[in-house]
Amino acid sequence: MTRLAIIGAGLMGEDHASIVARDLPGASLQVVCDMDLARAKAVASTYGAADVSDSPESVIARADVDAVIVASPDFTHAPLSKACIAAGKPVLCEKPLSQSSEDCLGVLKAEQAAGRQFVMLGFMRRYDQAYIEMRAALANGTLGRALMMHNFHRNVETPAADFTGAMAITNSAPHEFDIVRHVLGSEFTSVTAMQPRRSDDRVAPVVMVLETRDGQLVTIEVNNNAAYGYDVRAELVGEAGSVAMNQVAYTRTDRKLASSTRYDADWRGRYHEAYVRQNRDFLRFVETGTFPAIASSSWDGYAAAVVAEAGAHALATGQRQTISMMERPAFYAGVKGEAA
Ligand code: ISE
Repeated sequence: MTRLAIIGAGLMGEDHASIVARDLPGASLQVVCDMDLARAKAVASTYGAADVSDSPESVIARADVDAVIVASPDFTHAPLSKACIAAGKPVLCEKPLSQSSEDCLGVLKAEQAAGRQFVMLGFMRRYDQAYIEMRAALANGTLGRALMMHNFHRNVETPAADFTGAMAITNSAPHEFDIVRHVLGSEFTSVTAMQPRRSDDRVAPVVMVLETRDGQLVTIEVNNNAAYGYDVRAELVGEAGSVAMNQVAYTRTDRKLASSTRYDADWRGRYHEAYVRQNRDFLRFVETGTFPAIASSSWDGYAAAVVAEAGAHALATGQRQTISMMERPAFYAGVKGEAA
């Protein structure tokens, strides 16, 4: 049995605890850690964890913890990932690895010095069936050469009162930055970002246009105040055809001359299956030491941070920004295969 610790008992920490307890045969929930012990105890009690703690460092060091899931606030992700590397513990780190590309480089340096990968990053959309089929359609020639990818990422409302347009780029859009890189197999070279004007003081959508090294164009709309539902869409356009994501809903209701399907309230419902697949791949990584074929690594965390920094600068300046990133170290070349 692989004994897991979860650091962070908030929204995502509780969701991971639920997955470990209900959907992860072969894993046990050993410790739930949070600075707020009461919150840690509530999650531990609900999902049957053996212990609780308010000290991330001591949890990582525990002999009865084989691997760690980091779901604490963003600014703790890089330091805690480095602590796991130092302790020789594999870690599934929620996105982002860091909003600072410099901090991400610190994790890459520590991991390369340790001589093996320890960090799997929580860009779970790589495990979503729609994106898996899109990537397969490109790989098997159905679409011809990729030309464009259009992306919409809509939340019901901003997750925090202090959320800004820049955070739409640094907090929400990294999902698109990562999944588009993964589907196209290319890197971004430039970004332009703009916002429409709302009639109220809510954060307006951000619309970005990005170019890739292979001459493709990518559009990303992030609207954190869409109001109607959690709605993520994508369409991959090739020279011979396109693949678009259907709205994901298990049922349709027909009533009183109308037909309707429901939206999820947030990402946890829409991507539950992807989180389960991702976490099962993490468990296999812990058990075998083989990094999963489609998972995001520290390198992917660095790449997302570089694009996010350029995007936030593009929004602030109103100018198209060139995206410069270091070449991928051979250490992270890996063998990219199919889904789990
Ligand atoms: C949130 O942090 C997530 O990671 C969700 O997957 C994303 O849809 C949401 O926009 C982010 O705020």
